[in-house]
Amino acid sequence: MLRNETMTKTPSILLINPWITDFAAFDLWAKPLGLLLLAALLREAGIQVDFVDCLQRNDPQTLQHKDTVGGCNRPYGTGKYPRTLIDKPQVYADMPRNYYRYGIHPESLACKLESLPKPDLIWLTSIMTYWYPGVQQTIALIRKIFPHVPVWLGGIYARLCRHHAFITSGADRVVVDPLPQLAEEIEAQTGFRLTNKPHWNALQSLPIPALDLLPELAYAPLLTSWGCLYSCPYCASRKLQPKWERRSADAVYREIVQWHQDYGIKDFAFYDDALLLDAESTLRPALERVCREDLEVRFHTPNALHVRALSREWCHLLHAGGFTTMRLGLETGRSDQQKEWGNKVDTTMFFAAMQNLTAAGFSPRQIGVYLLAGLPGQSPQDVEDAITLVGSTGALPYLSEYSPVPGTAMWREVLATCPYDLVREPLYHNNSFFACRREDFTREDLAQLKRLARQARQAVANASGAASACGARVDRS
Ligand code: B12
Ligand code: SF4
Repeated sequence: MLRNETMTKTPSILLINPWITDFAAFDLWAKPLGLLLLAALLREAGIQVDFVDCLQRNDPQTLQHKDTVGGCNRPYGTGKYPRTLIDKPQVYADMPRNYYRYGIHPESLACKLESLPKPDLIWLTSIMTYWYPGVQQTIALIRKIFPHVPVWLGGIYARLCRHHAFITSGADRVVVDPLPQLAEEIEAQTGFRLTNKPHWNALQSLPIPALDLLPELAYAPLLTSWGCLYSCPYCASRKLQPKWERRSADAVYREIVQWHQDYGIKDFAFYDDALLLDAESTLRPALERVCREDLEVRFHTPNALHVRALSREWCHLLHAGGFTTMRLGLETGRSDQQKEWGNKVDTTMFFAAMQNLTAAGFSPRQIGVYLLAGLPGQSPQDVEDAITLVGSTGALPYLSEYSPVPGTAMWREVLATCPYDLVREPLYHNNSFFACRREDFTREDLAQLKRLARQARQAVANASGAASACGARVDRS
């Protein structure tokens, strides 16, 4: 327990979104939604909450530092983070690329922390496993300013690499428990009774994430469901969210309206793993209402949509509702691989979806199609064929380089053959490192395929008349 008299004083928790360390990072609608949900729950429970975003894009103090390149805004709320060149971890010594810390300058972070009252507890989130040096560096700086405040680490890296996080992050605790248990732990730690404990039990009862704590709000992330009905061998969705839960249409609509009317937000990005699955009584009525009320909003789906759900009716609704950036998951054009990798899509479904989307009014350059590259058993020719297939429909092919994710079925398969110590060193999970390269699928093969995909996108852009600056510039690869 923090102190004996805690029952008489409201505890305060400082939430921190840490730096990213990587070869490249772009704010493609990436906000720490988990941490902001927790902030809303804590606030609702009567706890004092402060928030520091190390990934603030336009921090004036950061701009004063010559070693840091400032961030900037791009269409639809996306943008570049500020970045500082840092030494590459030894693991990446053979990678001929610069390595950066993305986010505000350390002096700016120190100032922000110093300006806050000393909290009772500090919570950090984490996202990609291979961004852990950013987590370590953030915690090291926090320790200098608040040496005696306990630091808890949670989030995706913490959950996928708990042991690694425990021994290397510098946090006092690595918390991986589901929300109801987390509520118990806060009470045990602070001696404070949460006034909203039942709200920690289900997605349906969670408050709207506290996006108002973000220093800059150019778009809003949205989550209408947790989990996925499928269990693809390369994906950690089941491990991270074993239970499939959906929010009500009314709750989703109210959240959109709140950010749109109170904060002028036009751009919304869905974070669902399976936005369109089983969404007849949830997303559909919410979108129908968006259309009826004629809200001037745009929706983006940086996570792939399920191709099988793109019926004629859904495509019309998505178009009328303001869906603007569409990403579909095809992954491969080979039917045996489609079956093996989750059995959720086939090429016939993909052609039908493309027809439905274009009939509904989407232009090809709004439709990106994710293809996987470098999975065990896949050849460069398979990927090239898939790029050609997507190009033939007029859509934009995007490659996702395979990177093994702990806790997935394919992870176990890959451990047996991969020469790198994926268990002890999460830096090897970085898709840029491409740990699963092999003689018949080299880094050069991957680079060549990425060039092909880029050329195919350029061809689509040329064919559909000069690509809009927006469409071309929000894409990262
Ligand atoms: C939305 C999403 C994105 C978004 C942005 C996410 C972001 N914030 O940066 C977009 C679409 C941009 C994205 C991109 C990518 N993503 Co992604 N993404 C996701 C997804 C679907 C959901 C994440 C999320 O926000 N969940 C919702 C929130 C509410 O959950 P949460 O953050 O876990 O928080 C909960 C708990 O963890 C906890 N918690 C969180 N913080 C804290 C802190 C404390 C102290 C405590 C106590 C608790 C706690 O509380 C929350 C409520 O329970 C996950 C899969 C998944 N189901 O999680 C993949 C996932 C994280 N992505 C993944 C990958 C690989 C990628 C890409 C590399 C894909 C690619 N090849 O291009 C890119 C690269 C990203 C980049 N910026 O460079 C992998 C991660 C693999 C890894 N090694 O870490 C995942 C796991 C998917 C997978 N393949 O299985 N992604
Ligand atoms: S369908 Fe998508 S989110 Fe669901 S398990 Fe497969 S890859 Fe993951």
